[in-house]
Amino acid sequence: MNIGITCYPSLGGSGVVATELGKLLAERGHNVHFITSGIPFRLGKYHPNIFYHEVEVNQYDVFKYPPYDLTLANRMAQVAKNEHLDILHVHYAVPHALCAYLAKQMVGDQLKIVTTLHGTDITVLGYDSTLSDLIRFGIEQSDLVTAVSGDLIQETKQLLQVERPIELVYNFVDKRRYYRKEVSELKKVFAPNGEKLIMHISNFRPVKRVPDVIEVFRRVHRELPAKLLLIGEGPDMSIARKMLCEYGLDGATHFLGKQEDVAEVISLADVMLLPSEKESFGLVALEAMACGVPVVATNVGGLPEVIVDGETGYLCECGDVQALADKTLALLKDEALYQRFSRTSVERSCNTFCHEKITTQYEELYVRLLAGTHAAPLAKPI
Ligand code: GMT
Repeated sequence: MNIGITCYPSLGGSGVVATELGKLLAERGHNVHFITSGIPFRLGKYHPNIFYHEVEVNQYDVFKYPPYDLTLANRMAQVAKNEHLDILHVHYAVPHALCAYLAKQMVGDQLKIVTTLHGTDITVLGYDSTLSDLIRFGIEQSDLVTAVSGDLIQETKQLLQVERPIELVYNFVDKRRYYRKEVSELKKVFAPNGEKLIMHISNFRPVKRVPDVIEVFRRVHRELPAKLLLIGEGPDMSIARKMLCEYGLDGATHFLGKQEDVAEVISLADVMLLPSEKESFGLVALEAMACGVPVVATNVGGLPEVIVDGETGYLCECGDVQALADKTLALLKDEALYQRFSRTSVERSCNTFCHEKITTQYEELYVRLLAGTHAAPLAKPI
């Protein structure tokens, strides 16, 4: 198949999933065309079946804002025509589903549009009345829609009154690259006296509740020698720094910024903390599980579909920092319990979220769509 993929190419779970899927599809012999505003950051080394089509957004005096959406739609149509795309798979509804719709109007109905909903495109933007009708339209007009968790499907249907079917396709982790790496020498740098390492990885947006990470770490640090590793960057980083300074914990914290080889970094961790307010899936949780790192998280969104409470990690009420700290300490103080959670995490990530299984799921959906055996969307007036 000739498959176009559009995603946000910089940091973010949706871009990671889109890029990894493209690489796996290329490995299976499909021609994969990335149509993005920059090279997807996880694209890695050259592959003969992978092509990159840059979306160049020009600025003209006449425009107050650079016309990314229109330029993207134009590029999608060009690539669809020149490369004979069968499928255009867009990740994140806004604006990608709408741009794909426009491109399809330009090139014809033979181009099939697949939209994958990732989370904040619904759980944040879907609440914005300046966008919600357009998001619903993009979903209704796609030939196939998938979402990364059952919870996200429910929320999409309820919030936007979407009636068409939405397929559940979980995110995945490539177990050839995500496993616990040998990092004992590196671990000595961060934990020279055998301290436990608590890790948080995110884009440090308010929805991730970074202050809760600090509160939990403060409580854990009181009980046992521990260090905090913060990976990523974003708007709440300065709040984190301020709180750590106030609590006298800045010396116990390492800021590692954005990281390329996430599996190696995660392998340093004893526990991954994810106290999010919203999380449609929680790719970081899955990546941690694949590396044998139990996750202590909130029971929101799709996280309960990824983490099995009491088996691969713990789930607590959002904002209950004491419970999050207690569960973290319970894991860190009981080696037998910890090892059991670690093993079960790896098993679950390899079985339920195996990259081969999920790639096949997408591939089968494409085939059904092209064969015309997939249910057509229900047209609904705005
Ligand atoms: O978490 C973010 O803020 C980034 C966002 C994105 O668009 O990349 O992540 C969303 O998609 C990921 C991949 O499907 C999911 O693992 C994240 O849970 C989801 N984020 C939220 O729902 C907040």
